Amino acid sequence: MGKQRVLSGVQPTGNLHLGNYLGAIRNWVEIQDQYDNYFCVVDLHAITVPHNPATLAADTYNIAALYLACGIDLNHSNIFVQSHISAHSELTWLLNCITPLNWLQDMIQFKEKAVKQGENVGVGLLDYPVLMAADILLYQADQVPVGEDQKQHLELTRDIVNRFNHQFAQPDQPVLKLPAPLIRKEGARVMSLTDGTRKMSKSDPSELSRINLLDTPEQITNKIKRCKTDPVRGLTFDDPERPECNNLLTLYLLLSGKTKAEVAAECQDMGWGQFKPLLTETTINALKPMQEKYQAVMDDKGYLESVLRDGREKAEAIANQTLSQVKAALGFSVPV
Ligand code: AQP
Repeated sequence: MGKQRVLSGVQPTGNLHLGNYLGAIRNWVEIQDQYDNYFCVVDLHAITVPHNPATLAADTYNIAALYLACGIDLNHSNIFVQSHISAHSELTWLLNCITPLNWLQDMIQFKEKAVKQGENVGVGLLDYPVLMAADILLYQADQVPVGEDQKQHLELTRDIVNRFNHQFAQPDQPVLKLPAPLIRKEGARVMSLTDGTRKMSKSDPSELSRINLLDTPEQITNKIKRCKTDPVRGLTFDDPERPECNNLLTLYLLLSGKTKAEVAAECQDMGWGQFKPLLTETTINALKPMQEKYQAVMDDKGYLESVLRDGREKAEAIANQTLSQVKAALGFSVPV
């Protein structure tokens, strides 16, 4: 039996931050040799909120370069751009027609983001989870490694699969594969540096709330110096009264590569004045090799283009095959 398939992606909106890295990309890298992997830059998702056409293409390349810089290995994985494969849009339309409207209206991300856009909220934002379902289902993915915030969208994808197969496939011959979310416990929800109860997010207006993967050592130092803490001495994990403490210790745990027990023992008697420089140094050192690799990739645009071209060719063959199967199940005629 061949390897199971993995599909995941990140939007080219703003800078990638530690949440995107620790919640998603780091996990892709760690598991990639066990799976047949497809990682896309989901640029069609990026236009579900107001975007800048002047920077979309460059942002897309930047994210693809960051995938390579973070350790995506082309021996195990393919990298491609979502909008380069038209099957994503086409399958979205087909799935739209079988997805009940109220399923989409119940999505937490839609409710949260729609509020921010007031009367200008677009249909694309409501439809975001169906596009995400199409991304996953085109590749018949077995596993989808994501952060905790995407869990509800994965559940919706599974509901769409069950509905489609029930209505349009034979019970013993499903057309679409049921994917499973792959959510790691630690790092699944990295919190804001300015409020430990809210997730670290690209759209937070405060730059101080997140550490971006391409931040300079000075920026990292400044952000950690000014991050929110509490007046308690001695640092501990998992205290619901101390969300910032838990978040910062978890960042240290993940970026240092130490075990939870080691970090708990090391930090139990520390004050913030001692811990913050430690976290700063650890973060700078963890991001440095990735930043250097990113620069090397960006200096060789031809190489990056060839990676995306190869990725598209492999991905498109699978995507078109699934699309044909879905259209056949729905009863469309075949062009002659
Ligand atoms: N804070 C987070 N902790 C853990 N994982 C996270 N992810 C995002 N934020 C965190 C995971 O990153 C992957 C990429 O998600 P995306 O492209 O949808 O990113 P995004 O939603 O644009 O990133 P933000 O920062 O979450 O954006 P806004 O501000 O728009 O809400 C996903 O696997 C996601 O789970």
